[in-house]
Amino acid sequence: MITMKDIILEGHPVLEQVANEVMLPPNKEDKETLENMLQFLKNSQDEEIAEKYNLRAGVGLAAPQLGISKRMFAVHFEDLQGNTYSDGYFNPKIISHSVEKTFLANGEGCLSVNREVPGYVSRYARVTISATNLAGQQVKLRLRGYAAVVFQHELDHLNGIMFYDHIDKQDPFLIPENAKPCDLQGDK
Ligand code: K2U
Ligand code: NI
Repeated sequence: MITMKDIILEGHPVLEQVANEVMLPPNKEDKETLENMLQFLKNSQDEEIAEKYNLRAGVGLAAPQLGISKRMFAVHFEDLQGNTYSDGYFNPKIISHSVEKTFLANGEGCLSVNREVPGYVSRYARVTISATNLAGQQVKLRLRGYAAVVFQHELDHLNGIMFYDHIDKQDPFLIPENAKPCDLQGDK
């Protein structure tokens, strides 16, 4: 079972590396790791289990956050339209994206960052992502709003990028160019 002690923190070199492609079809070890990552997210959102094992709630987890430099992450959340995203993805890739940007009005956090880092994190408002899911299917996901933000946050981890790398150093609350807050757009 993955717990917080397994999650490495900012400054660890693996979080700053570009992770390696996963050989497909995934071997038993990679599949089990990704399944355990998805289970961690479910546990972290279950009040009793989270309390018992002192888990921080998470909606996404990327393998580099476990010190595993492989291109895979899991997500578990519901978006503002009530769509549920709960799966693991191997070798995810943004194949197209909007010009428009978005950002979470309350900023972002990270399970690998045990501090508040205030500020707007600029993201693409809409992204199309191709990946292989836990069932081994080649999938193409068209995402917008909160879902687009979560997937981009996790994809960044596969490229050694932390959410605060996107925050304007001079003015953290500068509205990113051509961007609208996600919480408003979530209903589109
Ligand atoms: O990758 C991670 O560290 C997991 C992040 C993902 C994330 C953070 C901010 C915005 C989008 C995705 C954790 O889920 S941060 C904790 C959290 C928990 C519930 C809702 C939002 C953020
Ligand atoms: Ni993170």
